[in-house]
Amino acid sequence: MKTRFYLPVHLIVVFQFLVTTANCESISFLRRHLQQLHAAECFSPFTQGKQWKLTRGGNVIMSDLPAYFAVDYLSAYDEVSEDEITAQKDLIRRAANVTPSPRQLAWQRLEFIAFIHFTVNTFTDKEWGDGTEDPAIFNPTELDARQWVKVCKDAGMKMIILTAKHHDGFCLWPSKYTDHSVKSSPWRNGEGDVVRELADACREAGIKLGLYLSPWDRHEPTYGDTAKYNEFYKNQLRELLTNYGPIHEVWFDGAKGEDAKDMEYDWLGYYAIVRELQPDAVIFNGPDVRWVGNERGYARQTEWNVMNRNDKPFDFISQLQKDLGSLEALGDGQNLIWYPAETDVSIRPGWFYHPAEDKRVKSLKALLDIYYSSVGRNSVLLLNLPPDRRGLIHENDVKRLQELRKVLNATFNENLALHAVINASHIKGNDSRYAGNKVADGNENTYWTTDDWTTTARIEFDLGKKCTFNVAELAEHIRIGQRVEEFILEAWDGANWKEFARGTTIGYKRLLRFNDVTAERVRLTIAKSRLCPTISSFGLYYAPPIQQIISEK
Ligand code: FUL
Repeated sequence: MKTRFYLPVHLIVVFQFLVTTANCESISFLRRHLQQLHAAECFSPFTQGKQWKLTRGGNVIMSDLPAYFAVDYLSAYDEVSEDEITAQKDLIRRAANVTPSPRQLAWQRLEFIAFIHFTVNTFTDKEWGDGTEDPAIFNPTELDARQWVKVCKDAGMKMIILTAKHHDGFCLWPSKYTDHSVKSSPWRNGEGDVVRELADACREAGIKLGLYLSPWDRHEPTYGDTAKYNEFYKNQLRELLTNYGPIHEVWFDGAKGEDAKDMEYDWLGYYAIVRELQPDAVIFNGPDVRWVGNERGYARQTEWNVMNRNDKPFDFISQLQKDLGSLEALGDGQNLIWYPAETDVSIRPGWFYHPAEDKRVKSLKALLDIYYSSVGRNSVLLLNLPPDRRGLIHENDVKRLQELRKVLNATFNENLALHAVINASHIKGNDSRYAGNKVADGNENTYWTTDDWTTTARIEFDLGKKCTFNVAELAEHIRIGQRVEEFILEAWDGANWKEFARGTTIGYKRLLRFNDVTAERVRLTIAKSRLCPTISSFGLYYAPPIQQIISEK
């Protein structure tokens, strides 16, 4: 039976306010429902906080509401069935409790990783080889994988993914299954193995290794014969995943030119081999990690890790979709999965090295924008550094990466909130294990949280003295799910709380940049969350002007 709620909205508002501290679930559902009717602004006591009297235990006085309120709330009458409430509540509960696998969590913590695009294209000046290249052209004069690793490590990158085979089919290791490889090239007299050299250098330096093996192969004669080519491809995959020690990511590229012969890749078979041989490796474009949807280096402002998959083995999320994770996008939520985004972008216009691009290495400002829009938006940044014809990462790219590291170090050097006195409006079960100070204890395994259906809450930081900051860092304890949908940051200016930043999702990490703020007290409001928010870390930082940092010797 349908129970109808014809609640005038002013009642809802009063109710909602009264229950903000009392955790009334149905009212928060009414609010969600009403938000879908574009009445959201009226129902968030925080977004309109300036005009409302919202002291704890106080009352909502109509005259304090914004002038447009009467109009908006009249249009927000609706009926909500109990069934709908139950279904949506069920969806929220399930979505809020989807968690990463240990391999996904380990991958997410890498934050910043490198792509190395290297093949015959480096010597032909192409982006896509056609498979007819003579292996003799592959002859780097000074190849030094230790240089690649050093450059990446110094930049703070934690893994390197190498194109073991790109679309041209040339193999950077001496595969048993083809002669189209380094063994047919003059480099190291046909005795060379780039994958081996990189694997050794990574192991020595304590940095992880990932491999890219293009399914689309424009050289291999069996390509186009589904059964034969899949066998060939799987053999190559087995070689790579058996002979080079631990591999932590396998990158399956979905690209296939329009002229490609018709054939079906056995994605499920490929995934099974990775799981069998390298159980700790995440599979990109497979069950573990999705493409962010562009190659410019930008994750979404609202980047969820929980989504509803379809039944395809590959491409089971439409990766270009703007909204992948809102409750609406989750639909019936019957196949909810944890599916985080990787943001791949090249430091130069092309993926491969081209001498003409030596002066087109991305600017420091562009790289910083990319960093804040990828690592800072709940995504892992996969930055491509193409070795040149010597087999080295070019000086210009190295210099830019050193500058980037310098700026990031100078910025994240001191968390001004680390020793703050912290007060939270709500604490789960009033248990000190979940208290507000857990967000600034330097321990990512502890977190502040509230009771289950307390989905709005606030935490205040007394910094002890006036501090100037222009970057905020937030983290959710994603080990138990991703929940925050909206948050606001305000600073006390001596008389009022003034908003200086706001955002939607947080996830593993959220970074926000804003103009300098100088204040002694700051507060974070979680305005909307799926179940209770869990915040494991909060930081305030000061990023000095770029010029000041890179001119320092
Ligand atoms: C694409 C490829 O076609 C590009 O060459 C490059 O490897 C990029 C990372 O993925 O799909």
